[in-house]
Amino acid sequence: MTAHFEEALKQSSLHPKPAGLILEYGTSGFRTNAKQLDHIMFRMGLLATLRSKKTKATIGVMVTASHNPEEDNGVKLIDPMGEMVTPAWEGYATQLANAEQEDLLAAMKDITGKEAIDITQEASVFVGKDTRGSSASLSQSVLDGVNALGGHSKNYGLVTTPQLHYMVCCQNTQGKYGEATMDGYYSKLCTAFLHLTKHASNRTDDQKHLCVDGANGIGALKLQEMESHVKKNLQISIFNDGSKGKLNFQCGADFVKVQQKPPAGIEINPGDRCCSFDGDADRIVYYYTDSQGCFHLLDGDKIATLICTYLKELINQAGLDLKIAVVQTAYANGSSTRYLEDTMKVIVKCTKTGVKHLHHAALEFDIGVYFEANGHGTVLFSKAAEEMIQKLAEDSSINDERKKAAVLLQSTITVINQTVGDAISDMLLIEAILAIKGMTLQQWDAIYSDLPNRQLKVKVSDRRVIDTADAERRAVSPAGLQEAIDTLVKKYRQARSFARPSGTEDVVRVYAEADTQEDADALAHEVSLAVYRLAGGVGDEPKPLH
Ligand code: G16
Repeated sequence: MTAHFEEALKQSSLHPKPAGLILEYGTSGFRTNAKQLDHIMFRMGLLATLRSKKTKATIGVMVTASHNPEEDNGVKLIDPMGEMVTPAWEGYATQLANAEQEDLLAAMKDITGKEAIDITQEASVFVGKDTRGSSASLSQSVLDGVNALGGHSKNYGLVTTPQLHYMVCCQNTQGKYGEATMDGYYSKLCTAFLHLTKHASNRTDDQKHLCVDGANGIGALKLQEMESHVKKNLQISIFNDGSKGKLNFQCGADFVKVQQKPPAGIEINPGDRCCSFDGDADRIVYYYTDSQGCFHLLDGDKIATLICTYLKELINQAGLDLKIAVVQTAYANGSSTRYLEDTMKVIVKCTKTGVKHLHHAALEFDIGVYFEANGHGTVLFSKAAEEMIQKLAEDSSINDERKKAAVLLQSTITVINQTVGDAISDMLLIEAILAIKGMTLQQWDAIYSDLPNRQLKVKVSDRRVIDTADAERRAVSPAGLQEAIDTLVKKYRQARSFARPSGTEDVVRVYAEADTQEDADALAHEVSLAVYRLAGGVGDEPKPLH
């Protein structure tokens, strides 16, 4: 066994770990300043190779820090079906990442032993990267790690995160999910989109036009590649395409969601349909301004509601008995949860932040729609549900209405990237739904009204002092924090608030909602102060927003 590790050890010294540096696999992989990541990338190449040997399948490694600033970078590991790597292996990732050079062999042997890995097994790893300046050399370090352990690698170069998830799934399903090429991806999604929108023939040119903020990232490049495939039914104007602006700087889905305002670099006229991707194109939010110039955001909760409404109608028309559920996190607007449960009568589940948790929960249902409020999400169809829909679509004895619904459901399944949230796929799905239902953004927005809300960040010396329970809705530590939040929340109407350590940035996130924006802002500020005082805040005390 040791012979296989010798080369890895030798190569590892070319990717030295800064002594004493400790990093953890966070919400979505490792993420920090790019300068600290070379050894992490090499070692994730090693780990992905071990995971591939263990699963006897292709594993994905995506070099990206998604919504983080340009100087950061990170890495996400992708399991065989295109899902996020299983939690047990997140632990191994942290173990391998933090081993000093002299302990690396022991760490590799430990993982290999615990997982009973046959080290002589062939391995295959797909690698992709986003557009950050640091991504080229960091993705090379991943490839070095794979090669050092004798794994085969395929370098996809510049891809969105969800595109790499898709490739991994296609590869491991022997093409049943699609072809593991960029052409295969565009062709599958766009053909389904054109089929869906064929059923909406009376759209005006205005209704076919969409402004997309590409966050100056990979999503903009990939949209340019895809544009010609959908041109007939969707004309896209791309802003923040990376030709001059800085990645995620005052633009992108995270900026628009958190700041609740349009991105820089885009001119919006009242009524224009707009959306923003994030830095690796796995999130999307929509927005518009009304005739008074007032900004309206349609976030992940609104997207989940739209998709759920559409699917429920089709299932009813098709006469199918399928159970739909929506999975959200603590950030979901209270109005959305109430609307889904009380008006739509669908099951709503709440999980911890991180798509891996939502994805897992959504697998329990015939149809699981999962979205984080920040616009990260997709829809999962169980195998049985897919088979039922397919059978119905092929049944020549049913009436036209049922047939049409079944056929639309089939194309809906095809346009969705079920491996993970995908801004491109979500955008095509939303555009198709709006077209089929003949709906404007204003009409979509009017389905329910969001409770005013505010998100803030607090700097503390060690964010791990905050521990949470109940899907992050309650703070278990530090002592007194939850009691303080409870007292503050009681001061306001329809109020709710929580604080949780971010898994992607070195901050504590605070969320508050209340019946007016002033109150939501005041509550968010007061809870931020409580976090600052009880959880070891650093720098200046948080200031009131007004
Ligand atoms: C990642 C995760 C998301 C999560 C977000 C923020 O998104 O994939 O599930 O909501 O981080 O996480 P946190 O609040 O822990 O920092 P992305 O798009 O940045 O990869």
